[in-house]
Amino acid sequence: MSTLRIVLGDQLTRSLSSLRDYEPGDTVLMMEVLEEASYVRHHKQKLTLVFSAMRHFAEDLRRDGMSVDYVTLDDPANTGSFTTELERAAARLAPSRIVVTEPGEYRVRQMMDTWGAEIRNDDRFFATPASFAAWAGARKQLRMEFFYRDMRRLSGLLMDGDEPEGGQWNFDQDNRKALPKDVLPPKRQRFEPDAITRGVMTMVAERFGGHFGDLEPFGWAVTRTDALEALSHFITACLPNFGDYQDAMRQGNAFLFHSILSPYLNIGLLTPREICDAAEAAWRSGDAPLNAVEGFIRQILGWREYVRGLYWLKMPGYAETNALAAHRALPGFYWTGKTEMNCLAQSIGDTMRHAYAHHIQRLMVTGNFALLAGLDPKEVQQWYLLVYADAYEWVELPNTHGMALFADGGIMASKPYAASGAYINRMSNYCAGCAYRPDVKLGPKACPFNYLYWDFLMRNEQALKTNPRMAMPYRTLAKMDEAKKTEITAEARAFLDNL
Ligand code: FAD
Ligand code: DLZ
Ligand code: SF4
Repeated sequence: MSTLRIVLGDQLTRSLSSLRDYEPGDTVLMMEVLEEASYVRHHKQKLTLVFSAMRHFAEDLRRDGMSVDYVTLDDPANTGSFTTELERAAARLAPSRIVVTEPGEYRVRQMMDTWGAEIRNDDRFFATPASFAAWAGARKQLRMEFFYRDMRRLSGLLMDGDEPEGGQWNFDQDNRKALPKDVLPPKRQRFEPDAITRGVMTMVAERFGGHFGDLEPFGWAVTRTDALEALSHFITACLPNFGDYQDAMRQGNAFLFHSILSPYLNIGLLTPREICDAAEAAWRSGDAPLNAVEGFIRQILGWREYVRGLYWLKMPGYAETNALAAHRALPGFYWTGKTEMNCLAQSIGDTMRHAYAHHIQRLMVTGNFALLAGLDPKEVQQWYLLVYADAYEWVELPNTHGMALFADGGIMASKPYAASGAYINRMSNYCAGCAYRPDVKLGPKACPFNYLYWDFLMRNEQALKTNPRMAMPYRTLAKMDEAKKTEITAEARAFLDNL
């Protein structure tokens, strides 16, 4: 009996469930297909990362004696989709069965269900869609914090028996510092492209030159060996400061103390378990403080698992949510970074240069603007899905519809993450280089986030006023005189109509 084992571009893990019981005579099928490369116009670095990592992974499997049937994108016989390529491979190889690991995206799951394959769980995650659904059960609210505590107990990470290490589950109150001028984040590693990567870069430049973002310089790791080196560099050089400056932003430094590991994690070059274990070990050996290590582990064990659970629980309806009835088109500057609002110009510029921006840039700059301006969730979601090297719908969609836009009506976040210019000014040095001033509320010099914030609250009063966590801003709004409200509305209108 010969088995055809499929490995998708975000399944590049040797312990993958579909590879586990490989036997001589079996074949591993890997397919570069146009449909995946173009269902959104992915950043050129994301395309290069995925194709190069796939090609390197295939080499590794072959080196270990496995038989790999690899279809390249420029193969003239390539039919362009997973389903038709699988049909072609099945005709070629006549396997007696097909084995595959469940995919990350609903869209691909629908295709996969037609393949007549044995679909195995993706056990690289701590939770399964089924265990998350069981946790969600009849709960009225699906708050991440409670899910995270269960995951701590289940995984044993940062536990002292049944109690959390340090006596607290969450050290977030220590993790909101602005970055002092004299704290210099370390220089980050770049991995020089080898011949395989350079070949992919040429293909991407030729075939996808019109896609978003800069192709060069390309410095992502495309092998497990290099991804492990990136992990080790993060643990020693960045993790000790990760907690303190997790929410900080600085012009000219996209990475600060963040791990930049999500692209590797999401395609399988690293596993969540090994990253969390490495972080915990750094705390146990006294090399990183608990607030940093707990904060970091919470992102992976808590948020990452939680958004995946939510995605599978709520799809396909989740992609259609638009609780605040937001319908404004995405402004052109999201594609060019050309705007006088310096925080947006910098965050979008980082995104174009690196296919990366850190969480607070995504949430509190580009996301906050999209929320306050009432941008259409579908357009915003497409943008986030294509601009980042780590973007896959299962993780991107809940973060966009749920966390950034409140489009899901509060399933994920207990209140909208809406903020005025004061927040961005406190957490960054962007405002010093801006045409606007964060302390000015109205008039030509006013930071647009200021009047957009109040206009957002007024526009969405019906939907948000009864939310207890919004009580304070609505009390302030109630005290505002009518003339000022009218002025705010007029300036917000003029600004938005001009976008
Ligand atoms: P670090 O700050 O070093 O965090 C460590 C790890 O924790 C990350 O690598 C990631 O795996 C995980 N993590 C942190 N926050 C989250 C979160 N909110 N949800 C899920 N995992 C998290 N993350 C993606 O992996 N892919 C996406 O497409 C994506 N889209 C996002 C869109 C929006 C609007 C927002 C607000 C957030 C999005 N995130 C996404 C979450 C988060 O911003 C990124 O995971 C993080 O910026 C990746 O950089 P890092 O590896 O340096 O993260
Ligand atoms: C992102 C991506 C791209 C650009 N191309 C491919 C591809 O050609 N072949 C492949 O197997 N996977 C690719 N991927 C990753 C898939 O889009 C990903 O596996 C699905 O979205 C399921 O999560
Ligand atoms: Fe952004 Fe406003 Fe600061 Fe300018 S003043 S950088 S628009 S927050």
